[in-house]
Formats: sequence, C-alpha cells, structure tokens
Amino acid sequence: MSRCIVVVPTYNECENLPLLVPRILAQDPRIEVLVVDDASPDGTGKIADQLASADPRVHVLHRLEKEGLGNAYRAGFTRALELGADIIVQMDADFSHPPDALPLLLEDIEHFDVVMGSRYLRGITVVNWPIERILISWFGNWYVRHVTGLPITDTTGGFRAMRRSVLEQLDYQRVHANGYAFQIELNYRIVRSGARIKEIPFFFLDRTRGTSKLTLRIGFEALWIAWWLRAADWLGRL
Ligand SMILES: Nc1nc2c(ncn2[C@@H]2O[C@H](COP(=O)(O)OP(=O)(O)O)[C@@H](O)[C@H]2O)c(=O)[nH]1
Ligand SMILES: [Mg+2]
Repeated sequence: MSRCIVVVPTYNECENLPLLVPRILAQDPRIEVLVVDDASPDGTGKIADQLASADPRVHVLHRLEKEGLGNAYRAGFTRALELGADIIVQMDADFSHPPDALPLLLEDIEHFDVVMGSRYLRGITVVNWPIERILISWFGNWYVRHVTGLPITDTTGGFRAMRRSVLEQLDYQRVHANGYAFQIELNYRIVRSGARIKEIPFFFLDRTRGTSKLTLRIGFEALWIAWWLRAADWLGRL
C-alpha cells in the first residue's frame, strides 16, 4: 500500500470530527483523511478546514447542501482518486466504524481488492444499539441477502477498503441509491465486478455524540433497491 485515503462523510458531526481525525491519522503514517461535508449548520465544515490547515494529510470537500450519503461518497471517491489514492476507505464520522480496525483492513487489502468490515460475520458484533435497531438491521440484512443473492454477511455495511482499480472499473457514478441503499448497491456492483473480496468482523459501536441521520425514507429505499437490483441485473440494465 502506498497511499490510503479514508473518506468520511459528515453532516453535523462537530463533536465527533475533531476527535476522529487524529485517531485515524495515528493508525498509520500512510493514511490521509478526506472529509466530505454537506454545509453542516453546526460548523463541522469549518472544523474540517482547521484540521486541514494544521495537517497536510487532511483534505476537505465542501458541498453546498445536504444531498445524502450516496452523493457525498460519489463526490468523495472522485476527489480521492484525483488526489492519487491507491486505497480508498469508507468510514462514518460517529466512531461506529472503529479507527483501530483500519490496520486490519489495510493488512488484508494487500491480498484482496475489497475488504469489508462486517457486523454479522461472527455472530452479531453490534455494541450498545437498542434491541429494536439490531433486529431491524439483522432482518433487513437477511431480506436483502435473500432478494439479491448477495454472498456477503453485512449487505448494508459501509465500512470497507477498496483498491483504486475497483472504483475505476465500477463506474460508481452510476450507483443510483443514496441512503443505506447506497451501500447495498455498491456491494452488489462490487460482487458482480468479480473483485476478490474478504470480509472481516468488527465491533460496530452506536454513536455516543451527535444524532443519527437515518430516516424512514432511507429505510424504505433499502427495501425496494433489493428488488430493483435484481430486476435491473436480470434485464442487463446495471
Ligand atoms: N456529507 C453527508 N454526510 C452524511 C449525510 N447523511 C449522513 N451523513 C454522514 O454519514 C455517516 C452515517 O450517518 P449516521 O447518521 O451515523 O447514520 P446511522 O449510523 O445509520 O445512524 C455519518 O458520518 C453522517 O454524518 C449527508 O447527507 N451528507
Ligand atoms: Mg452512525
């Protein structure tokens, strides 16, 4: 691995970001961070700028309005590729994806094209989520796996490392979905591309600062995207 850029989408993460960025950078000197902020009203974008001016390993992409996780990642991937990343990592800003797990992802990416963190590979490794949220997530995963046939355990997961070549081949701009469904569709396209994939277990922690941006609409998008993917693939429209 030569250069790894961790893409962190943020919307109102002013409490998390100043703690998260140093923790990420401390994992390995080859790691850089790209914050993709959608004009957070709480000033997260300004904090990101301060972090960037203090350290050349921090980059910021400002977007004009809140356009959802999928849009933030699409733009973030493009910028990370422009910056010359060899490895691109996706990570939430709320510490749900533990920075300490980064070295494990980076170790395995030497031998695989994509390394996916999974909450459901070794039982259920989700910590301090309310039981109803674990149930929704677990059954949601079961449903998506059965509808799409995806051979991975965490279909809605968004903690992964990818080689540059995977994103270049994937045409990720064509990923339609925006919320959780973005992760499902990206996973689907990754599997379909024939990439060599490894899943590794990690402990997903519920956020302790800031608030979730999950909405019912995002949940429903995930339900229908599974059928859409199946149909579009069958029709050769993917
Ligand atoms: N740039 C950007 N980031 C977002 C948006 N929606 C969510 N995020 C970020 O995406 C990550 C996951 O969102 P989160 O609210 O934690 O979702 P949850 O973990 O499912 O509750 C966090 O880092 C959020 O700040 C958005 O519209 N734009
Ligand atoms: Mg979260």
